[in-house]
Amino acid sequence: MVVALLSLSATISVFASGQQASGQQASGDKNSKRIKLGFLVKMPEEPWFQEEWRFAQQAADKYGFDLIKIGTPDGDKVLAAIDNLGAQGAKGFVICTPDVRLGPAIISRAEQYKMKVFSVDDQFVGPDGKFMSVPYMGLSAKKIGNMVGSGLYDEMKNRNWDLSNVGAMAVTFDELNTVKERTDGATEALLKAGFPESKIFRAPEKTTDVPGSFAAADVLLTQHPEIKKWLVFSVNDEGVLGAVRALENRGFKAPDIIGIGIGAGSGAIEFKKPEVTGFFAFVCISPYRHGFETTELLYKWVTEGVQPPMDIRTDGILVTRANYIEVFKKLGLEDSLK
Ligand code: FCA
Repeated sequence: MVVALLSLSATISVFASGQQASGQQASGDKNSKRIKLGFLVKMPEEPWFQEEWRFAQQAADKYGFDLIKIGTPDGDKVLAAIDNLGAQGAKGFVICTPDVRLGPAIISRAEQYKMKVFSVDDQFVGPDGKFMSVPYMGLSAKKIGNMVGSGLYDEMKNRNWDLSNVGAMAVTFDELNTVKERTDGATEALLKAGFPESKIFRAPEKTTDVPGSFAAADVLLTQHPEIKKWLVFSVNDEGVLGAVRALENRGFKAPDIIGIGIGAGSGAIEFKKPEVTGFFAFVCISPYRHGFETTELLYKWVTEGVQPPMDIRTDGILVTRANYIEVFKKLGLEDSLK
């Protein structure tokens, strides 16, 4: 199972770097009149970032500029991408950085080319450990985490679970503030509802993807054979899916798992499968706002000098198999269901 997941992720990253190359080629020469803007993401294989790119492209189509999409999974790739954008005469870029501590290096490299920078999802951290003053759009992470925690508790009550053999698994990644706030928010809501603190177990993942979560969850499951029913929460849909796969791998069935993710891509893909799994729900967040709106704000900043807001927080809606299609349609996400 682990082998299958790892080889899947290798295939996907080949696909992602192919996409990165075509994004760079599509950009045209330095002297063309069309404005060029970049959109750099840390994990181009993750459906969330694919969706951000898709909506960013809609902004480019609407306003008639070139969008250069580059996958930048590490610091070297980020700096190379900024040089690449600079060489093409791009005026700025939106970025979800692979490491928030790269913030100062990103800003100084962008300044060399007089490019404007808009950060999305993950907020830059300065050398003093404080958030940097760079335009940012991120999630209302604590609130979204609270929704996850309440959703888990409500469904547990719904299923009339006997608390004595229930555990809650938090697949965490505390290095990144926005995702720590999400899992802390879920924990807070569970405790408030009366879930026992001693039954909440943390599984730190090394990477915020399905293989990272699978590995973290597997270690925790080895340590807790006494738990017969699991609540699962994490930083994103991938974190919950990895843990659900690890549970399935050990023979747990859907009725004994309640997993609630956060995202707008991988959860929907799971729901499209006919069989019901332990992935029960997700808080649907908005790749339209994080993709289209960030790019639009950057475009207006570059072309009209309109200073974007420094800190925008976006919301989410809890969806299950029963209503996700309806909510996706309401949010203009129906194309992602195809
Ligand atoms: C972070 C996470 C992503 C996504 C995004 C909104 O970057 O790593 O999975 O949830 O925030």
